[in-house]
Amino acid sequence: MIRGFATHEIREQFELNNLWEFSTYEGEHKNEVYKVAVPSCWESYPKFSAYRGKALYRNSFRIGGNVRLNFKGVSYTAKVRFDSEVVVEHYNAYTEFETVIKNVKDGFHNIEVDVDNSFNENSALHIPNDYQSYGGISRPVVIEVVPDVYIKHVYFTPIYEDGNWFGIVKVEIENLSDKVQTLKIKIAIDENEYVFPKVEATGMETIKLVDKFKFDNVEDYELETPKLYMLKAILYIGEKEEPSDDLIERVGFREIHIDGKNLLFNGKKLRIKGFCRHEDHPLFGCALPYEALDYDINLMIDMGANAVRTAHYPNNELFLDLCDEKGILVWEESHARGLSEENMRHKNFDMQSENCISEMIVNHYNHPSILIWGILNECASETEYGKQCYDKQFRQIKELDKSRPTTFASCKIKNDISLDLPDIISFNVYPGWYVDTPEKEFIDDVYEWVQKDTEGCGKPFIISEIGAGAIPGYRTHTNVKWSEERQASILKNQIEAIFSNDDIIGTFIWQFCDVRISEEWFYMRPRSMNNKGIVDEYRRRKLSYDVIKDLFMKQSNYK
Ligand code: ADA
Repeated sequence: MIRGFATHEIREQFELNNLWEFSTYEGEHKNEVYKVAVPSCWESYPKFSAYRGKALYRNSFRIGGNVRLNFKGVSYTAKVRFDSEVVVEHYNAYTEFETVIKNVKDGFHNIEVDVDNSFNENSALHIPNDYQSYGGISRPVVIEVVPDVYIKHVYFTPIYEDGNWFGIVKVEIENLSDKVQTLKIKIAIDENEYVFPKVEATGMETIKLVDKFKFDNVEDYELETPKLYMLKAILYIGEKEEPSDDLIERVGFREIHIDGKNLLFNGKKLRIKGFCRHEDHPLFGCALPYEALDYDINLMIDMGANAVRTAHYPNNELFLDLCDEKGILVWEESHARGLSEENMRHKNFDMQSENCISEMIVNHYNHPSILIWGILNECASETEYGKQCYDKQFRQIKELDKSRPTTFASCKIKNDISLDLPDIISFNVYPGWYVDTPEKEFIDDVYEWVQKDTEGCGKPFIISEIGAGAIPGYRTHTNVKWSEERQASILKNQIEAIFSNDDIIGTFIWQFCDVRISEEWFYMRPRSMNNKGIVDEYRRRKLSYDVIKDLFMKQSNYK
């Protein structure tokens, strides 16, 4: 399944989701050929459940014309060959990439993908960490046939002015041919139809059209009534009446603003009740099927949540589609967790981060559920060099999207020197778990420190992580650490402390479910899992489930 809706009515598109041939280049089962499902992670196959290394995926399909190959996610490096020729290479499990191969002769063609999930000297972001870097073609592979001139992207930014909804629509069109082409773009949302004036695209050029339009009779996108609209962009070439290409996006009419310490959603002061969530499942690795994604969101909704943080990387678009449909707000995060200054000085850090941010924003821009862009979780925001990296990345985000606020989750607390940079201050704190200071005392102290002594003073403030560990099923009246009872009582105190301060916008609980960690990580965790889930890895509820449900249900979506 590619998306939660059809993105084309004209362009030919299909998902290459049948069985692929799979073999590893190394290890005990080297060169043995298996059939595997795509998308999936190889860890889902018992012989490869702990394989870290290189593997080969092969397939063939019938196609002709200008062929667009679009990989929604390969974990975590990919080298793609089409009829034995390398056509695209990509780093990072969590963002999509594409290439167009022009004038392919009609017939059967071979596709091969070298996938590598080994930690090596070229990787700055995928490193041994408190989550697993899985292996495989983990998100859908989409094949399209595009005409010589085709619509590459459509970006929609809703704006509310004088009681009316407007939208800035930006369309990117690529001319693959070497001829000058005259073209026209029509855009439509329900009965609202507009046509951009005719333009000429010279050969091999990408052109951008931008305009602001008024949209009548549209409903607001609200958390309680998340009304979505199909935005259709249709391309006409020359004097032809028949359209030659299209791209359909799904959008919502809502605005996000900051007003002092408040975060406003359509003018109302938001109260965030959220979870941090890794894409992780013992049966599927990071390649959760649609049903499992839906199941996770439904559990969060059942607990009264209204937000999710995609810690610590951009998520599967299908998950974002579900968030759009269900009115769950998203803090979408670029890939990075716990990098030291030394890690940030890695030769590829800047390039890999920059690519991740632009691929995240370019491809996810239109999701009305995305509320905040986050970067660099718990990295070196306490050092001068680290601060420069934060600054650079925030500038990049603002160039790509000025309509959403930015933040980063800091654990440096009183040593942080980068609080002037984001729009929102966010802290990860674990009183009652990693520190013994009573929960309320700790949270009040951090909040007051930010307000008094820092450049974060007066900005919206979020507790981006709270939590405590519990081994699933470990129940004891002694209330000791790692018991479900202890986890529930710590979380109760943490959440009550946050909600007792009306100036704190809310929180994202660490974390939705227990997750596998990479064993190479230096830190020992029981079961080689991060056990702070409110449900375990199979989504079985721990004692804290009902405690959170009770506390979240008492809070409305707005302050
Ligand atoms: C951090 C980090 C998470 C996780 C958590 C924990 O705050 O952001 O990825 O490691 O701590 O469980 O300790």
